[in-house]
Amino acid sequence: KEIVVSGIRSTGFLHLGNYFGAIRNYVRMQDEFNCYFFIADWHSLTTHPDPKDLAGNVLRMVAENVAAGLDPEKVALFAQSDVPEIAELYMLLNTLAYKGELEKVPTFKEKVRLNPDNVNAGLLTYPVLMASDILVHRATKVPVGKDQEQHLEMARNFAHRFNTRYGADFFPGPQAFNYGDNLVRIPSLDGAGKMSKSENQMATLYLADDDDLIRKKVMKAKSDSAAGGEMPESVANLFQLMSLVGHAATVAKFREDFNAGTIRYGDMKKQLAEDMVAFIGPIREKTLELQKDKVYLNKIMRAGAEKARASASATLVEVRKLIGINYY
Ligand code: AQP
Repeated sequence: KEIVVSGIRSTGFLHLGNYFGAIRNYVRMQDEFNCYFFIADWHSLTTHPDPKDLAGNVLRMVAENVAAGLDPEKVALFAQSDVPEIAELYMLLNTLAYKGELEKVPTFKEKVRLNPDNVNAGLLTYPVLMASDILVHRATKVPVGKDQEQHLEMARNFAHRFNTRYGADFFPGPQAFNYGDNLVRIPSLDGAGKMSKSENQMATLYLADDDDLIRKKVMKAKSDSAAGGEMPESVANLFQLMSLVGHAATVAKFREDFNAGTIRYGDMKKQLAEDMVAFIGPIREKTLELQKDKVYLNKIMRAGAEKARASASATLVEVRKLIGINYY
């Protein structure tokens, strides 16, 4: 079976972008592949280092993943920090990553722009840690949203450089993956960027939002007054969301209304809000139920960590040999 790896930073509540970019794929992939899914707690420290938030975020995200359909019997679901081999590989791969290429990464430049007082080395080397997360299991497929495409390209470069330097065909080149052709990008409701855990929270729909908050956010979503002709981006965004959570027939009806010039955006948003409530509600309720059982969540994490460490330590044995760390 092909090996699959993906992670989500423990920086807050999961949202629709995480769901449609990543978790929806996880749920389908768990039946087909050998899957390692993790909560990226180390990654979160570059921007969210508050110790009092960490455990709560990590445990809730385990619950959210299971509530969204992940079966911990089928996949390894674990915390990144439970696999120290990732840190070892990260240190080794750092010798193959160039400062210049890391500085050019658009997500790094954006973080620097938004928060110039926190340009730490962890932020700069994020793509190296991410490559280690993936390569430590010698994975080939990485289900992620569109925002991660370039990081995957870097992971392939590091894998290739390692193979070249040590004269071995050891690491496969991992590919970003989505069922369907293109990687997904869920826009924020104000049209100003992508949905995100930590930015733009009133324009992001979280899997934990209650029904009224979902309605309020959707009704405030950016739309337009245009009807017919070329579709403005804000309207296309509403259609994208509706296609993901609504019925095909409703989407078709509003599309016809748009083409005919009779669309009423208030009606469309009301429909979208109800579709969202129906979609998010059950995941939220299931999460709340799972969160009551910390023992169960810890059991999932321990089992996941054990499986992930077995795979990671086998890789590191080979990596050390190839590098020449082989003294006894
Ligand atoms: N809007 C999105 N559309 C599609 N996929 C998305 N992902 C994130 N946002 C979208 C995918 O979710 C996975 C986890 O990524 P992350 O932990 O970086 O998520 P985030 O919501 O972007 O979190 P943060 O902490 O708020 O990060 P920053 O500060 O980077 O915005 C990935 O597969 C990602 O593609």
